[in-house]
Amino acid sequence: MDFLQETGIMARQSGVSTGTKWLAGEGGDIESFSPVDGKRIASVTAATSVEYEQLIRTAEAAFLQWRTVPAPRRGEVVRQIGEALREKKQALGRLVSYEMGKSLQEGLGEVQEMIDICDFAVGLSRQLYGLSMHSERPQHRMYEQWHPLGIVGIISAFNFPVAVWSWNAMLAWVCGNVCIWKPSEKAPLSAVACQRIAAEVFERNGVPEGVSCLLTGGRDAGAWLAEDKRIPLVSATGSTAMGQSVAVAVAARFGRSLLELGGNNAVIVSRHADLDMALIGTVFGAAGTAGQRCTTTRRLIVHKDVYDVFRDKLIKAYAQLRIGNPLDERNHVGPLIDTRAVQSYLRAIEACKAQGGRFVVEGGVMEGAGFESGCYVKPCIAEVQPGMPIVQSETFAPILYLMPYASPEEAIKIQNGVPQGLSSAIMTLNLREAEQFLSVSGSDCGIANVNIGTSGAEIGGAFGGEKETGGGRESGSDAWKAYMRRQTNTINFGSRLPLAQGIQFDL
Ligand code: UN1
Repeated sequence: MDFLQETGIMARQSGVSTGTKWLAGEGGDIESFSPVDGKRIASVTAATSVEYEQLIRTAEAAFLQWRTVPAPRRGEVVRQIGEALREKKQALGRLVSYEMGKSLQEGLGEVQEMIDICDFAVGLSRQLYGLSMHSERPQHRMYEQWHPLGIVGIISAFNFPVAVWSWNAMLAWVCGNVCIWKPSEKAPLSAVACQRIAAEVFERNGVPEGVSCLLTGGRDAGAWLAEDKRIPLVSATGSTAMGQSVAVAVAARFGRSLLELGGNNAVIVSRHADLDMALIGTVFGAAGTAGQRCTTTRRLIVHKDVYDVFRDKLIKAYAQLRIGNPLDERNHVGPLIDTRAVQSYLRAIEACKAQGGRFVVEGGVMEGAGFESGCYVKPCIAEVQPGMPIVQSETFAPILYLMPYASPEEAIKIQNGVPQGLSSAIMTLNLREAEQFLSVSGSDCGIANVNIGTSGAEIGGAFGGEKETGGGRESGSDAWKAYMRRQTNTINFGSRLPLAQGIQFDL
């Protein structure tokens, strides 16, 4: 386990940090177990409310300095973080894979997403553009500019323990903010490793302590961020229930929240689809990462003319899936994050059966050598009705719901007929169908793809979704605007003071 040493992971360490300084973390220990083999990897200390105050004070002081550093200079520091991540890619990817349970390729892919967002943020640091407008008054100039917000709180989930933090932190930093990161309790070591990498670069560049803070803790730590008036933006990724409590607390104090919550993503397989392509997209989308992506394909809506053929192809493909240690590159499907996740997988299967679902690929928990952690489950497929309560909710596990449709309108109705709205896709070679799916009367999701599955979005686009997914957008495009405040400036360079809207006010 060289990767533990290489990423600086010790048997017991602090999880509370202002940068290069690590506080004691007197809020108790959080144990990190690997779902790969069930072994305890290390323990990380959590913050007390007193230590939290220390983070806030250090971050507030750091902001006063960091905000005055020119944005392209901030970009240069982020560029160096990208370089440091390139150097540590193998070790960090392995750690992510071991701590979270995703395949090694996907662990490395996650670190690649971090590197990519660093590159993106470097370019962005010279492109934080505002518009200029024509004033209605003579000898007046009008424009807008973007200023940083201050402290950005980042709450991240176990399934992408490092990439989602980097989408937020890299953009927030080039925009001039400072960050306090509360990682998932289920993957604190990956966060500790990232904090070390970032802090070392900041220190080398003379950036003050507090620009990058790590706040390990449980729900209470998340609530501190959500309720704290000193934190103008809280970006939270995770369950809908978590997002709802964060959103309510942040709104109550007029803060802003950026939410990336549950998905219940569907692929429509048209009778005009290239079924081989559809197969790869859907099997990776549904079974990859053991069904633990926000973008995982959970529903498959298949045209009745190709339904039987495609179902049989799926059944054959599922029989080929190799379940096992994700660090072994021959395996396709690793474990769920913990045994609680296994319980909710089993409950969902039971509920599906009770509600009338019929399994064409049976689920179950893997047993025997190599599966001692108790976290390995079989990806499964059930034929269902779209309105069944279980089909309407997100279970973070590899359960795929299969349903037929007759017309494109019906397919879109089924696709949109769930409370969540993150990712969606259509597999078709028919131009009309594809465009209908992307049109105003098509998919209601934040992401809508053609001939690509629902997962594996690139960092260059804005990532997020509608309805219960929370409405936030992270990563590419102009998602950076969420991390800044807009100021409209009107300047009068004349010798008279005409009022807008033609109002006369003579004294
Ligand atoms: C998530 O599951 O929270 O689009 C993020 C994807 C990845 C990111 C998923 N690039 O599947």
